[in-house]
Amino acid sequence: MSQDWERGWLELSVSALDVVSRVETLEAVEAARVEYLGRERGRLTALLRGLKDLPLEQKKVYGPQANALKDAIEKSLESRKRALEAKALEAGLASSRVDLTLPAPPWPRGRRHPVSETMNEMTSILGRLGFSLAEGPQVETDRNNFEGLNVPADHPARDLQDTFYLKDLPLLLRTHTSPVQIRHMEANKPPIRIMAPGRVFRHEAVDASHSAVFHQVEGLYIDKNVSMADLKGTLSVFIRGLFGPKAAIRFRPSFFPFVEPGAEVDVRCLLCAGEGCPACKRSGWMEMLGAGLVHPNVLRFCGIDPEVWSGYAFGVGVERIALLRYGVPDIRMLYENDLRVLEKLAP
Ligand code: 2NL
Repeated sequence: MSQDWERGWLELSVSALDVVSRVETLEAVEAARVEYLGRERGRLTALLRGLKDLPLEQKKVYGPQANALKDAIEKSLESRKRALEAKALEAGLASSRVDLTLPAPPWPRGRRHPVSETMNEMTSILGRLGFSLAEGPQVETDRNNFEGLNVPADHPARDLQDTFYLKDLPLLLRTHTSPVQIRHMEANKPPIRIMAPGRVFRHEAVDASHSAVFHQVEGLYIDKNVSMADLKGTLSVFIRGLFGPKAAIRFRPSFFPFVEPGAEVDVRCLLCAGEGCPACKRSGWMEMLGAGLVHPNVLRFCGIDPEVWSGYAFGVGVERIALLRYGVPDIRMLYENDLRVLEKLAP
């Protein structure tokens, strides 16, 4: 019996520490611990358990040696474990470490939408001409959107076909920003010089030049002795501000219920400079906006005496101007928000 024990001891005492000091993984550390020190089947555990059956002389010699080997194995396992854990941590850090020598990733820069840019440009020019900003709700009453503007009850614009009415409420989506100006005239005394930019709505089929939701900038000036000459001077400066110093305008007689006289304002063709081309239908001119002297009925409705005061008003579609300025052929390209399109648009 004691010879078996001695053979086992000899084998273990020469190999155990060597094996433990060479393990390369945390799993192998645990496996070595079980092999030598496992409570049930550990090889050194078994030898220690067998000590009690040895003759006293041998017990005295081997007892301390076997216990010393146990301590040494435990220490060695612990130090291997710590070394391997440190190595794993180092590897993890190395793989996730930020490389400060890399160039910074691109930082895509946004910009204002072309319709906003155009509208801002328009209000900026009008601001320099002395117009102050007026704003109002997009949901309006028939009174402010139509009645106050001298639009008769049977006018086609009031038709369900042309205007969005709210369900079960006597309200509508404004079809122009004029109601903002009606509100302003009712609440303020002349002289008045305001601009009303904003979103408007028309119940109509969408095509290359029409959208059911679009934007408008209107201008209104009320004072004593305001004339068509004042209107034409202001609009010339406005249009040159938008399209450059060579832009020329002309007035064509036209009709809007809220003005008298009314005019349609054309700009000399921006593409052919008046020579005649497909863009201007060979006429040399492009339709740009509507304008006129505020109808006496409108002034009276707002509590302004048309015998004392007169005024002009104009309305211009923002998208129409944006299409021309950016050379975009279809209004829908402005609203699909395809960045491949929008990024290419330069004023
Ligand atoms: C167009 C026509 C126009 C007006 C808008 C206006 C406003 C008030 C009184 C009188 Cl409060 N007129 N605005 C006048 C004439 C034409 O717009 O086709 N715009 C795109």
